[in-house]
Amino acid sequence: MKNNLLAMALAAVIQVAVLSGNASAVAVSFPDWDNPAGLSKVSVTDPQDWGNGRDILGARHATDGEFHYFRMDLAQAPGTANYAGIYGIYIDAFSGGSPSTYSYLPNEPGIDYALDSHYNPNMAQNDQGFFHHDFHQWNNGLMENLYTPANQQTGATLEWIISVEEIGNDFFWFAATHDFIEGVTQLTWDRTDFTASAPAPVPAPSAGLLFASALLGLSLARRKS
Ligand SMILES: [Ca+2]
Ligand SMILES: [Ca+2]
Repeated sequence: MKNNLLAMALAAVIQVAVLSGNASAVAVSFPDWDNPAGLSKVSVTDPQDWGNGRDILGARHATDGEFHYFRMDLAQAPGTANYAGIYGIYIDAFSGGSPSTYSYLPNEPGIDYALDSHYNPNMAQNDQGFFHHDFHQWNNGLMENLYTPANQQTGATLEWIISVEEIGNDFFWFAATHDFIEGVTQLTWDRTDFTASAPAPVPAPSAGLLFASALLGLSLARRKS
């Protein structure tokens, strides 16, 4: 019974997404998380340890000033036995936002944006079981689907990219594994700490700039002599 309701809720989500979503691809690659040169990095740890496909081990955020990159690491790749319907990054960027009772989102007031990926082992034949990806914005009582963010879901590692233009640089965020039945219940399996975004890194001067300033210094030195 519960599974049927969940499937219906998920089907409704897909319908809404198809009706209101504008698919757009973001042609940008994911960072090398082990060597994030030029990227700031925030790691978020998670105290709960379930050891399954609903269990978040940690989440990370990085930005290069143009895009925000988010990553969620799970204890296991979601499977038929242990999975969440929604794997998401939830962002509070300004005053207002969703109430804590809005069942589509985890219980945290003021969420303005959500980057989420929907999982269902019975529906998905590809993309590792993730059949739909959304970038949502809270807008006067509704979580509107804006478009499909760039995403990458491989085994127990989930990643999303969104442009700085969309969500700004100053926000709080957390990652969660979540399920919902609209208007009935709200269920968050696991979530990380609520964490402030780190400021974008100041780009190091390029070799060309260094060369130009060296030339300028040389020419000033010659004038003085
Ligand atoms: Ca966990
Ligand atoms: Ca807010």
